[in-house]
Amino acid sequence: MTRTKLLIALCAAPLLATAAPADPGQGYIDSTFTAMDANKDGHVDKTEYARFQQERFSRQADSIDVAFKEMDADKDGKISRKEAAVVPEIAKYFAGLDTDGDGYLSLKEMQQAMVAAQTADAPTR
Ligand SMILES: [Ca+2]
Ligand SMILES: [Ca+2]
Repeated sequence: MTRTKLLIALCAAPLLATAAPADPGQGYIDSTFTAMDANKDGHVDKTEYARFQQERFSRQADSIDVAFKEMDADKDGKISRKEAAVVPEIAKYFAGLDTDGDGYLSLKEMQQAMVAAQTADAPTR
């Protein structure tokens, strides 16, 4: 459970960054850039960026899926505020993550939050 919480915290962290921009550190940017620049020409084109995001997404989608199931204590397929309380990072941003405003987080809403978190750090150049 501790590891799952950490995973969710990691997934949610970029969401916090969009609310209050933080400097993630040049080292992180460089390593991410290098990972994305598949043909090492010093530029990340749209294709490289899309592929990188897709790979990252499919890895994290599994994590979200597992985390969601663990958080969904009563197994009704949605996360209530009470269930979200076990992960402070999720509980804090519950209202923002609940995009359809039904008072519950669906797996889709969790995935959307993850996608939003990942596109938030898209290169602007
Ligand atoms: Ca539930
Ligand atoms: Ca909802």
